[in-house]
Amino acid sequence: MRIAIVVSRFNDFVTERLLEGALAALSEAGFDGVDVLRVPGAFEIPMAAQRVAETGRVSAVICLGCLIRGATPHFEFIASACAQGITAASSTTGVPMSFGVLTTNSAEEALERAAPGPANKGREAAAAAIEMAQLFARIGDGRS
Ligand code: INI
Repeated sequence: MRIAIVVSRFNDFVTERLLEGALAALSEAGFDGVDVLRVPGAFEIPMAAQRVAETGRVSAVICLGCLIRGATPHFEFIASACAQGITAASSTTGVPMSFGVLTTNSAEEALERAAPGPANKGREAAAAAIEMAQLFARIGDGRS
């Protein structure tokens, strides 16, 4: 069972910590087949998630990013496109995708959610992806 992680470089002082949390959770769960795919920003996450899901090589995709609210409505547009895009990509491909994309009011809020430990949102997204991949394998749709 292979799992892909799509992680954005924008705000990488946060997203690299989310990635560390996700990789730790996957390693603890015994996953060694992990593809890490980096994209420019949260807006590009759904495109890469759909493309890797379409290859048929992965049982789940973990999506990691960080949006920090600014002075303009930019944040809302990207956050909405990212969440809806991931939902659509998962629905279109039938591959489960977890949402580890932070949407915070400040860098401090983001860093709190990316700190090492059980509350790391990358770790939480990895746990959700593993659970969904195993559930779909049990349902037996021939994708695992
Ligand atoms: N991308 C992010 O991942 N987080 C942000 O906070 C952010 N802000 O604030 O602009 C951001 N913008 C880039 C965007 O995701 C795209 O990469 C860009 O618009 C090019 O398509």
